[in-house]
Amino acid sequence: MDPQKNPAAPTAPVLKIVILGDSYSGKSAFLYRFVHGKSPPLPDCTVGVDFVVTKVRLDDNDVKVQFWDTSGNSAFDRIVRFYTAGAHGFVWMYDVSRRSSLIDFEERWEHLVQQNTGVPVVLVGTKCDLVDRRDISYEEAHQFAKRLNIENHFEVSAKTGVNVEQSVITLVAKCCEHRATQQ
Ligand SMILES: Nc1nc2c(ncn2[C@@H]2O[C@H](COP(=O)(O)OP(=O)(O)OP(=O)(O)O)[C@@H](O)[C@H]2O)c(=O)[nH]1
Ligand SMILES: [Mg+2]
Repeated sequence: MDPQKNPAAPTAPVLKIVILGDSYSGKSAFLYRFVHGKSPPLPDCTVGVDFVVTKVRLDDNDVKVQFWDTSGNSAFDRIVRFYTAGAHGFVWMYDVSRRSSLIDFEERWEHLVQQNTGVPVVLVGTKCDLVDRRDISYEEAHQFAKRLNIENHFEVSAKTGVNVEQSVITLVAKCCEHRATQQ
């Protein structure tokens, strides 16, 4: 099948999705849950950038996706910024139990926020299983997303798995649509 006509076709080039967010916000656990269907055995700080290539089922096609799991430690911001080049989509991750992980995002990644190149973004608030420790409401984060023209916002948990797959599939579908308009 011609990938120009069907951007989700198996021969279409790999999608590059970059996951950004504060240190300890839960990026690696989210990706691990998506790829392996369970929580990671041991939490581990990401040093610089890791990546995973996996297939994402979209309708009747497998889309090959390269996920770049970045470090939230600001010491790596320059390296991480370098890896954002050419991304087809972004996961902007915050921790629902830590308000600053959302509030500080805009300033830290100002260059990406302001470029607003139309590259699809999904805002993902993770750790929603921590109901007693919630520090930011769904509604407030949703308003944040609206203000920055981010169409998709999910609350997820890498611990229970809720919404993890749905958020990734939504983003991958958007990336395929967007890539088709660029060809
Ligand atoms: N309760 C709960 N804890 C979580 C969840 N996701 C991650 N955690 C915990 O949060 C901590 C940080 O998770 P990581 O996935 O390593 O965070 P990260 O954003 O990749 O961190 P860096 O790589 O240092 O930037 C770990 O102790 C995880 O076990 C979740 O959905 N629920
Ligand atoms: Mg990590």
